[in-house]
Amino acid sequence: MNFISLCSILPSLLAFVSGGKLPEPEVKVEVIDKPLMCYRKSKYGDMLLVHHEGFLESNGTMFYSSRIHGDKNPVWFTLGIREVLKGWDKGLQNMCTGERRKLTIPSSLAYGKEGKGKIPPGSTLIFDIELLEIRNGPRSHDSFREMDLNDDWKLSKQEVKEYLKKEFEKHGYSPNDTHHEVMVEDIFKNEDEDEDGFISAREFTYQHDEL
Ligand SMILES: [Ca+2]
Ligand SMILES: [Ca+2]
Repeated sequence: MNFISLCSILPSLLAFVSGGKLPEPEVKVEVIDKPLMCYRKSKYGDMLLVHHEGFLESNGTMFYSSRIHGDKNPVWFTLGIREVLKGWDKGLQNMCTGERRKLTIPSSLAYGKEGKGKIPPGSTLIFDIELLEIRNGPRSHDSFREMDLNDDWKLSKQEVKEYLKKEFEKHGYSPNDTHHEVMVEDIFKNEDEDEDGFISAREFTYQHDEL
């Protein structure tokens, strides 16, 4: 569903106990190709469609290519909500449709000390990423406005329920009132931080996680 539950609070805790900011590991961003016209730039909460190739920095081995592996289709993800590697969330902002970037991502913003599958522990990764399309994500201002039926800048349970119903129907599911009510309760438990019974614009767009 379109609501993201609270993520780990560990990074902020760590920053707290170390008495300030931890040195932030950085992603190196190189623009390989940029279209002349740029109508819209990617921002947190947007949904991005990308083709990507991943390489190990150590020996240049390609470990994944969306053009060769899987169903060979580009992939959709939401920027800034940890759906993808932290290095992607950091390195794919302000990007134009049609732009291609090379990201060099330290292991701490990728698969870390453990590694994963073909990726050895502690690997710095290089990605070649082409952005094909940007859409409004579930956390976008436009999505909020669409859900806020009476324009009072907050979402009531009824409005969220209407939205769920619409989304389910759009995807070919028959509406199920009980199911929707349970989901709404769940969503409010996570999102209605001040427990006033409404999800405010701030509560809606606020990133619960440090990026
Ligand atoms: Ca409202
Ligand atoms: Ca609230």
